[in-house]
Amino acid sequence: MTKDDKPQEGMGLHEFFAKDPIAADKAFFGRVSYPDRRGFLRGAGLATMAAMVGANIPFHRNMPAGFIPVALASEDVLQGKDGLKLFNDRPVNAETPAHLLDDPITPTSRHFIRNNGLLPDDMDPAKWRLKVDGEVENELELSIDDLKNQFEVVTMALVIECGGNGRAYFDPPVSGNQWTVGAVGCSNWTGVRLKDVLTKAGLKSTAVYTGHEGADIHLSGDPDKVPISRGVPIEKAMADDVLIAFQMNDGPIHPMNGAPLRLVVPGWPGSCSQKWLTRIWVRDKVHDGEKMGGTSYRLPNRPVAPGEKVATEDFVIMERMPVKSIITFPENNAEVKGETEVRGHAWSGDRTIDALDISIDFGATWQRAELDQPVNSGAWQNWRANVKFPTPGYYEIWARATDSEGVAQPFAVAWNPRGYGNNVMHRIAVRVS
Ligand SMILES: Nc1nc2c(c(=O)[nH]1)N[C@H]1C(S)=C(S)[C@@H](COP(=O)(O)O)O[C@H]1N2
Ligand SMILES: [Mo]
Repeated sequence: MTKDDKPQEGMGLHEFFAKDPIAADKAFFGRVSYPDRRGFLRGAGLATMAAMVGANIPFHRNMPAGFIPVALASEDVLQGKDGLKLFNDRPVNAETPAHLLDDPITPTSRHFIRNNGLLPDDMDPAKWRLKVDGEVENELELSIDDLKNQFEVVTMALVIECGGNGRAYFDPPVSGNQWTVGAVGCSNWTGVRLKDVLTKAGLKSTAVYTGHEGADIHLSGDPDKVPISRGVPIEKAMADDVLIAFQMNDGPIHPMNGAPLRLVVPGWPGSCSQKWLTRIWVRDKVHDGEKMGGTSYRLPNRPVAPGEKVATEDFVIMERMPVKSIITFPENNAEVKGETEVRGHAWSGDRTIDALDISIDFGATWQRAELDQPVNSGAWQNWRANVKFPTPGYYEIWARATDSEGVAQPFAVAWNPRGYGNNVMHRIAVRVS
């Protein structure tokens, strides 16, 4: 290791990997060889890693390149994030506790992270290129500057919610990240409309679906495999609130949230919002990329019994996300005196929210909250209510949103094999003194 390619005093492993992942990999693991992306910790790299974890690493030879020991990951992997709950560090998955989602617009530090693979090695915006091809008259290859110069730049508050948000509440339990309520955020995204880019490319009459590709790396390190590649019907791709974004909350996109370029498809499963975006492939059929088929982001086309085995051909692609709300104040298990403001957000994919109701008596009676209009299409709606409790004691606060089609959140939701789309009412406990 030379002076430049080793972490400086006090520099976290992640900072080093984020600053220069190739140098970091080389420093720790020696030459990184594709396709197996395996290296060996040795010499100075091994000594540094051992110093960082505070002990020798007897099985260091088994550690794959780019591997971050969990001892360091739990503190360091969420750099630039504040208070997120880490489920996994390879790939990184972390949700935001409800009370940290209290801001009307989600700060970058509190936007959840859902990765299927590993971060790209190089996220340099100056070198980034987006290809648009397939069923178009003119193939495009655009730099981020081209996007800024050739199209109208817009900023919109947009909801990204993982299709599996709420999975932890299914019974019987389903495998996958056990998201509770915090795999959702509504940040300000700046970019250009996908619609404008597709219009410039000129859609052929054969265009029916998009296919999204990103630069992230499959967990195996195999460059022939992709972590995820999903798409949307052309009609959805042409909506005014679907953006190709290069800024998040007026700053750079966080590396974990898809820097330097990502799609944001509000109101649809988060998986449609490809991060580290490199290609929009316009398809003449429903896109068949990684995680479009089988049971991924698909729901049974009929009611199923909890725990039932469902044949693959009985699944359909999950499109808009259902009506939902979250209570962000007070925090669950708070102590309150007599009365309190209760507040949060509500959203429903491709729709707006008409009403938000609060109950403190297990759903017997409801009180209507004050509800803001969305700041733009694709944004969540903020709400608040002043709630008085009749006597001291234990209460639950329930929130129930009703959308513009008159559909309200249920108390219990039908089970499905992969645990998608759980929009049961959010409940929090308060103790009134
Ligand atoms: N390239 C790429 N894009 C991706 C993913 C991914 O793993 N790789 N995860 C998707 C999923 S499943 C979700 S829910 C959202 C999460 O966005 P966030 O991590 O910015 O919150 O990104 C989507 N875009
Ligand atoms: Mo997701």
